[in-house]
Amino acid sequence: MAERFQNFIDGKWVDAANGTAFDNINPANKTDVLGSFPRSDHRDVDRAVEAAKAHFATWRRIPAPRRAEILFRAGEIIGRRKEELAHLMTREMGKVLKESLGEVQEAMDMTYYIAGEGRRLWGETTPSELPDKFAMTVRVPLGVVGAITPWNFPLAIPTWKLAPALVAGNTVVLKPAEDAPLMAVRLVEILLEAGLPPGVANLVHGYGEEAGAPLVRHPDVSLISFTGSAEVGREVAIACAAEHKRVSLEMGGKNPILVMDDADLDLAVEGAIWGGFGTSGQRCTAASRILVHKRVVKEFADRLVTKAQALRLGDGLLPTTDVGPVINEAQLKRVHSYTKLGLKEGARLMCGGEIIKEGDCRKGFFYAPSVFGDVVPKMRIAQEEIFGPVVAVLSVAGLDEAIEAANTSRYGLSAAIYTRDISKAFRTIDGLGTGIMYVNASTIGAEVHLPFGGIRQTGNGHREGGRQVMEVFTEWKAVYIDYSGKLQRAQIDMS
Ligand code: UN1
Repeated sequence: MAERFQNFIDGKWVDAANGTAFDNINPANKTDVLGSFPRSDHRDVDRAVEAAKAHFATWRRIPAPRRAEILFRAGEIIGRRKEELAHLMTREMGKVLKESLGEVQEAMDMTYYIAGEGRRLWGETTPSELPDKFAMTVRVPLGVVGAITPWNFPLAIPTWKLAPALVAGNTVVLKPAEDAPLMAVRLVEILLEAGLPPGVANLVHGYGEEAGAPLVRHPDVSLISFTGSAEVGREVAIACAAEHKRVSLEMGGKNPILVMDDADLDLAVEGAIWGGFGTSGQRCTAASRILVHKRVVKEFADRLVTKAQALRLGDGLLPTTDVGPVINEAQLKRVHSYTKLGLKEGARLMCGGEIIKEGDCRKGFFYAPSVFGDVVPKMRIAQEEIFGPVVAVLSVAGLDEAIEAANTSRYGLSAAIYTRDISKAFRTIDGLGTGIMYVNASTIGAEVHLPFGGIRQTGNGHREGGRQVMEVFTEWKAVYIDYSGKLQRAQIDMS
């Protein structure tokens, strides 16, 4: 019998109002069930929002440095439990153990970094246009924050959202992805152990349409912070517009690596392997298009294929594994449909392109690391986010063509260039339409204290991480204090 997990609403662990549940399965081994989780609906969401709303009044009055102390303690607990959390994460969503350890580290880093905001949360003072009048700005919390998070970073992304929301004085309802709900349970438990008062963070499990949508629509939720696909993000934004609700969206990517003919090719190949096949290609920052100078494209593609073929597929808990499974059956089929599409479009499959069912891989959802050559920018495999271990190699005549091809994308999250020429590097930094840019490093691995996000259909102008994230989770209040003792009219009494 699988362990039964619950929602966390108003300080209590409870089942879904409708009593139903869904299973959480290890994608590397379908027989390994991590637990059953409540399949919540609007009734559970309503209760969670009501609790979050009720506790906002007291939570916002706790001084921010005190709120931050809870986060510092949570960071310590995350650090202490790093190994155990990482093991569970690998079982829950498949990424190889060293990446899970990295993600726990990222969650801890973000928690500490944002805890520091408790003693900053800076406003400004500025001169007034009138004498004996003081002007300043302060940040205030928004109220109830709805956080909707994906399965690919099931601990780090919830901390990206909860830490800044909480330090700013908001209360939260978290709806984690149904493919990785256990990490969210652990995070809430850690926050409670660290001293978070009951009702401040609420957790509602379930599916997007059943539990996510009511949260998005709820009139008492002031902000939705969403990470997921561009398609769902659009629905979220439309629903938020109906309520004049603030919405922060982090969506897809089709992240390019530009490889120039003067690049260190070994380094570039390593970067493409890490960016393309790390987390089985299931990062929004994954490198999925490699735009290579025609003079070195053959050499590059051959080396890339040799390395991709050498990657060992398997259970991420085994030290011998380089690449883990994809998240579920539907995703496995989706990835495979892109292979078929690529072939139909005339691209050349250089390796991979198949579902692997041999040996231990038969128990899970494994896809062979795949490389397509002879790809051109207009092909759908060069345009659409596959979210799997599939890399497309395109040949370009030079830097200008590479920049133009890279920018031919509906997304604009991350990009990289490999070159030894400083001018080419700077021209690319300037010319590429992305929110994140790497030089001589791959497209993945953003650090928590820099802003994370992208342009075009990747986002809607907000950033996570960095000090910039505080803009999402706070409102500005402009404050005027007139100590002249008389009526002074702005714009009129120009003495
Ligand atoms: C994501 O894939 O949604 O930059 C987040 C990176 C990680 C975060 C990725 N730090 O690859």
